Amino acid sequence: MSQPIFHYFDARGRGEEIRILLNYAGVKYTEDRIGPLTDEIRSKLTFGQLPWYQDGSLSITQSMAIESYIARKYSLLGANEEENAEIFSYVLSVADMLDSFIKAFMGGPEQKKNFDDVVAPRLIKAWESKINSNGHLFGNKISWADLAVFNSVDYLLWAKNDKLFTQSPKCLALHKKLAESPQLKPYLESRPKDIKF
Ligand SMILES: N[C@@H](CCC(=O)N[C@@H](CS)C(=O)NCC(=O)O)C(=O)O
Repeated sequence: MSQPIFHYFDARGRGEEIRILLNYAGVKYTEDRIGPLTDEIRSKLTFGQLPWYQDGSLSITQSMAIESYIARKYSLLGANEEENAEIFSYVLSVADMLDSFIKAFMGGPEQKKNFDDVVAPRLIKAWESKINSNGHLFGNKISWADLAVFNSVDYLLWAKNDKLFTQSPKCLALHKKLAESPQLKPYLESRPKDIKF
């Protein structure tokens, strides 16, 4: 059977969290880093946008739907449905962080100030207080929520926002632990270094 294919721009954006889940889960997949979104490609996308994931008979877009599918399929969820609901809320908080970051990046000083002084500190504080004595957000295993938070911390550090984490040692420790994990280290070392977004 052929392996899954993940299609996204040659960027981190809304695609990198999916790559992180796939790599952490040890999924052998084909990486399709797309240049311009041509009409031909767009016509294959349910809502005309990337990311896009194909796995056997499944062809799906919408980043959260793709992640939810991968998290279920490769056991990155919690101990019960209540925990799964909470895990999803943390994953969505990471999506809020990216949305606010993009607004700040594209917008003026007001959006940047809102990101730096309001949104980012609020979300990072919530993540920091949720990380338990095992170093995870939920129980004693890495879940979708840990990987989403990892990717957000990784993205913000990469975008030179280190100062946001001066009072968040647990977020930094989670990032370090996963960055050095045998599941993610090879991918992180081999992914393209010169992408802009
Ligand atoms: N809600 C969608 C948003 C998808 C989206 O905004 N995709 C962007 C890239 S991150 C895109 O395809 N932009 C190109 C275009 O719209 O032409 C998701 O989470 O997947």
